[in-house]
Amino acid sequence: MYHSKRKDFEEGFLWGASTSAYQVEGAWNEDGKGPSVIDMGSYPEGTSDFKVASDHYHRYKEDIALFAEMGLKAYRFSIAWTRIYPQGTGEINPKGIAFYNDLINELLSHNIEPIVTMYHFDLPYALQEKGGWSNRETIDAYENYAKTLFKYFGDRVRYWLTINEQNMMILYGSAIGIVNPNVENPQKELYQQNHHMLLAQAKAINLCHEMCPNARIGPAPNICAVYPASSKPEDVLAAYNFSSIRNWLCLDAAVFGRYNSVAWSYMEEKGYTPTIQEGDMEILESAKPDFIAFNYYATSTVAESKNNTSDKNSIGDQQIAIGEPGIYHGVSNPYLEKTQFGWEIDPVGFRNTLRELNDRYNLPLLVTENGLGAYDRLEEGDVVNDDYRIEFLRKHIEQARLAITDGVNLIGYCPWSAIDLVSTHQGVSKRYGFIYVNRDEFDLKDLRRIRKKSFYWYKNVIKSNGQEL
Ligand code: BGP
Repeated sequence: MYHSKRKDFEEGFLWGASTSAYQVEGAWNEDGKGPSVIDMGSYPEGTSDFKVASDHYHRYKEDIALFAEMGLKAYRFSIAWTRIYPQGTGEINPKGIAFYNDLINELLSHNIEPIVTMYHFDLPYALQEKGGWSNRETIDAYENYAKTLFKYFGDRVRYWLTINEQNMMILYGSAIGIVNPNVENPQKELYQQNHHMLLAQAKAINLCHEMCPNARIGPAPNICAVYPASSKPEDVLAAYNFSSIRNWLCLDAAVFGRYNSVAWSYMEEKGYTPTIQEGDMEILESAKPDFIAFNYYATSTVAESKNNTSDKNSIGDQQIAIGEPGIYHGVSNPYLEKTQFGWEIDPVGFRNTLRELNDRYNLPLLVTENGLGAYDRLEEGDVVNDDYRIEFLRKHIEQARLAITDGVNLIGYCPWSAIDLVSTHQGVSKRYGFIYVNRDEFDLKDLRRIRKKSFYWYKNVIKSNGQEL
């Protein structure tokens, strides 16, 4: 739709940026931190581990000073469960509490709103050894952990995110390391885990409302519009299939407390339906999120799955849909360019996604990730000319503004990432930050911080409240 006049970003719009604990902090075994599934995982050859990452644990003051200089109104980061409870449950680690207390206070002293992800892929390894999310006891462990976070930080944190990209953990479980390769039917196992995470999330939402009446809490999945490859009705049906499984399975449960019917029939067909205990659905129904946070990188385009054998089940990359026999077949979209890492670039798809979420759930929306992974080059004189990142973000912010004009209630935009960090499975060389961190895959160099061109650009975007792009 063409708009002759665009609405402005509202006053108080949460211009922010994001990171996650295991990708930025380092200090993987310091000050009492226990190991997580990420620490115990393996990494693709040629890519760094997460032991030092960007060394934010030791440099958070310097980093927050830079965020403040950039003018960030909000900073979305995650708390490492294993710093608070090294074994997932049991004794609290006071040094973990102290670290996040300091971090939150430092942000507040710069007037930066903390937006806290409670769990971002890094499940305590001690819980994983007891079955991880397949074990219902992990629900209790998460609830207890949530209670601790609300107790210690709830007086200052107003925005909470329950679980990062639960839907991607289920679709690509092997990439995140939560699926036990020895189980007979890993896919079924994952949908059982999904059910348990939904319960854990619902309990955390209720607890937050009880303990922190002034705070707001929501889920944080990865959501994207799914396009049919053509106007052929079977392609459209395939797009519905994939969207129901990828997007609406987790969000219908989080918002409405019910299973999406298409996703449920898919699980029935495949033999993946979870065991639901008495009272579970009541718990899901009782929890009402205050907003939906979501990560957006690219749209997906799918065609009809022509037969039941040739479409491989996709693994390994959260943004490239490959397909599933009898359900959908991922194709590349001829209208879109790709990043250096093969992810399609679709700013208009961002507007489509925002509209679809708004129509479906009628809740405030908060973008918690969006950005461009690229091989940046540090030039003479400590300069990084990342014009391609500026272009990517500019186009997405333009579309966000159009979506607001369409009537979407968008409350904030936190691109990935505030500072360079280690990619989930593609190392340090896939950079996203506004701030360059001087290290490479295996040589830590001096880890010094360097403002990229996009740093200055984003600073001005924030200063002009999105008027100057
Ligand atoms: C999301 C994750 C982030 C981050 C981002 C970029 O799925 O929530 O943790 O990693 O994707 O992905 P990647 O690092 O694979 O490029």
